[in-house]
Amino acid sequence: MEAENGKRGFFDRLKSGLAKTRKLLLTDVDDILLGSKEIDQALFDELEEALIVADVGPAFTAELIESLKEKVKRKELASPEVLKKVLRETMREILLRNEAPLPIPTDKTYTIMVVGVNGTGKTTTIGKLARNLKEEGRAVTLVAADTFRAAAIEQLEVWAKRANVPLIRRAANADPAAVVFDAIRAAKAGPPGVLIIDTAGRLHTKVNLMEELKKMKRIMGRELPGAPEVVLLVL
Ligand SMILES: Nc1nc2c(ncn2[C@@H]2O[C@H](COP(=O)(O)OP(=O)(O)OP(=O)(O)O)[C@@H](O)[C@H]2O)c(=O)[nH]1
Ligand SMILES: [Mg+2]
Repeated sequence: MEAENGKRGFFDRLKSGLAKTRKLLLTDVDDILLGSKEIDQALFDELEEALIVADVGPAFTAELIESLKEKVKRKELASPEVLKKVLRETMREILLRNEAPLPIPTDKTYTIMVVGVNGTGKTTTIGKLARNLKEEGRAVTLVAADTFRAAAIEQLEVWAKRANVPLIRRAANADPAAVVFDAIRAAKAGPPGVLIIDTAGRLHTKVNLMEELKKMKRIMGRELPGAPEVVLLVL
């Protein structure tokens, strides 16, 4: 939303940042690995530099390099070609190890608003999240605040059925803020639960759509102080 005050937009920076990471990871790491005959300190130095330049992050990079060196020591890695596969696996291992659950309190209603540009997997993520939370015994309600895209409500309804959770909806093209209002009102009337709000995909450059998001957020906060607790940006 920083685009509004004339700065380079958050989405723009994020998108170009991720594109850069992907491109650098794909090309530079490949070049380094394919260009090396053996695994030595020079190769690790080059790899470390490439990972940092690709914005992988210094702490994560250090952990990766350390872990790879361990594996070389244990002779699990014989040639630079297998290093790529192991690099990928090690990244995954470290990410899984650091995975932390969302601390969702049980004593109050918790709202998660899911936003992002078109087609990034918002609704799918909501479906999975709903199922996981439901399996953990949480009272989940899905909120169909994408009233804009054709069949978006029906798509969320399918996920709600799969997860066996209720869905709050209005007619297609209804004001999404009104759907959110209904959801908060229903949540306040019942026991604490988790509200997950699906929103229509939008580009940050569409001022009216960004205003619509702000309105939804404003209404949530007004009706339920602190809401939304989380705004999940799906990329
Ligand atoms: N490979 C892959 N495909 C995915 C993933 N998540 C969603 N998709 C697919 O991407 C497409 C769009 O997913 P949606 O969940 O509808 O995305 P959305 O952000 O809600 O889209 P809009 O509501 O139109 O903005 C669908 O075909 C999904 O099946 C994922 O994690 N991996
Ligand atoms: Mg969607």
